[in-house]
Amino acid sequence: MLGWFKKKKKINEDAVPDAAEISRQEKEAGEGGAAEIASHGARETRDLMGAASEELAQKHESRKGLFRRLQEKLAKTRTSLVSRVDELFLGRKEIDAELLDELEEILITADLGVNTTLDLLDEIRGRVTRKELEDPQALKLALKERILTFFEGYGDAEMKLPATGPFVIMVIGVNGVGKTTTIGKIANKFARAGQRVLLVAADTFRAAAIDQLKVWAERVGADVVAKQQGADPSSVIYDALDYAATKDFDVIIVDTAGRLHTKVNLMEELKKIKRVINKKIEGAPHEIMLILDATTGQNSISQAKLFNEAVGLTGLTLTKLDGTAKGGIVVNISHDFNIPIRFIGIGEKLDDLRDFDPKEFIEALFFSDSRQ
Ligand SMILES: Nc1nc2c(ncn2[C@@H]2O[C@H](COP(=O)(O)OP(=O)(O)OP(=O)(O)O)[C@@H](O)[C@H]2O)c(=O)[nH]1
Ligand SMILES: [Mg+2]
Repeated sequence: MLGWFKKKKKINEDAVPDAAEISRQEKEAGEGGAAEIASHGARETRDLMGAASEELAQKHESRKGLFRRLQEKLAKTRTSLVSRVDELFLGRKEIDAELLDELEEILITADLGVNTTLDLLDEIRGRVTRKELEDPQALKLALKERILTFFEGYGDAEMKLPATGPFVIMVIGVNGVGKTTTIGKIANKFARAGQRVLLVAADTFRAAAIDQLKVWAERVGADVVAKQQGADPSSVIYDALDYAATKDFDVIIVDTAGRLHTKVNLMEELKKIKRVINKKIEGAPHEIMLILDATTGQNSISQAKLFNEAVGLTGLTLTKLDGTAKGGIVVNISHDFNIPIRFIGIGEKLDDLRDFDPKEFIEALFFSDSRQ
């Protein structure tokens, strides 16, 4: 989904050509020259096709593995949402008012929120009245399709590296939601794609926060700029961006202190941080990412609202989806806000951060068995 990791420097370019390249080679071999060359070309092409299809099969296998892992990690939400929906539908042949009322309750308790649930149920009730949905299985499919419409338009909203200069990400959120951990995981993705990454310790509130970021930087092979505890976050950013100007960083990620979205002075400080970044690098920060802890459920909605009003969000990451039955919040957020979800956190490990793919996510929630 997010092709931006490899945009600047291409490393590990595929040795195996894609299908279009293979068919071009085949065509060339078939059209031209001596028979020997053609047969050599054909043999080579066969070898290449063998390798390509093997790689495709491997990719398919690993996609299946990743999907299963996502399903496992979402087990709590799956139990609270999908298993209850399946139970509700079990043995029912038709859709009646009682079934729809029970469905409404399940969706609300799985943290889809009242407005989102009413929106979904209005649509479903209308279609039942028009006799477009006759059995519970069709209803389940309609529910899934309707939910997917909340994510429409995401394709245009991918993060893109600027043509010149570093891509600057400012990471914000309330205390303990997983900002620093997510920064480490994102930095790892960039670093593995061959990008030079700088982390900026603008959370100067606690000494431990600075150390935590340093540990992540070391782990993923990123550079880090930090000052002592209590330093003005803006001054750390000044220093970091001065330093960055002398180096060729592709990505700069700014960690900020956790803050309550309701504290006006702390939100003002965030505006200042944004201004400072913008003064030093035109067009930056390119991404203002709010981290939301999925286990907090409905409170995420007011966090998104207030942080968005203060600094204008360009992306969201929902963490801790592995430990909660409240995964329905993802649906609620996309219904209420037109801010793309970039990543989801499904654990504490380095590779427990997934690019968010709405279709994959909804399927992992709604399918009872692993996809074939
Ligand atoms: N299970 C799980 N734990 C996570 C995930 N993301 C972060 N955590 C854990 O959440 C805790 C808090 O993470 P931090 O990254 O320190 O959170 P923070 O937002 O930087 O916290 P402050 O800087 O204190 O505001 C840590 O124990 C992380 O390991 C996730 O996706 N799943
Ligand atoms: Mg932190």
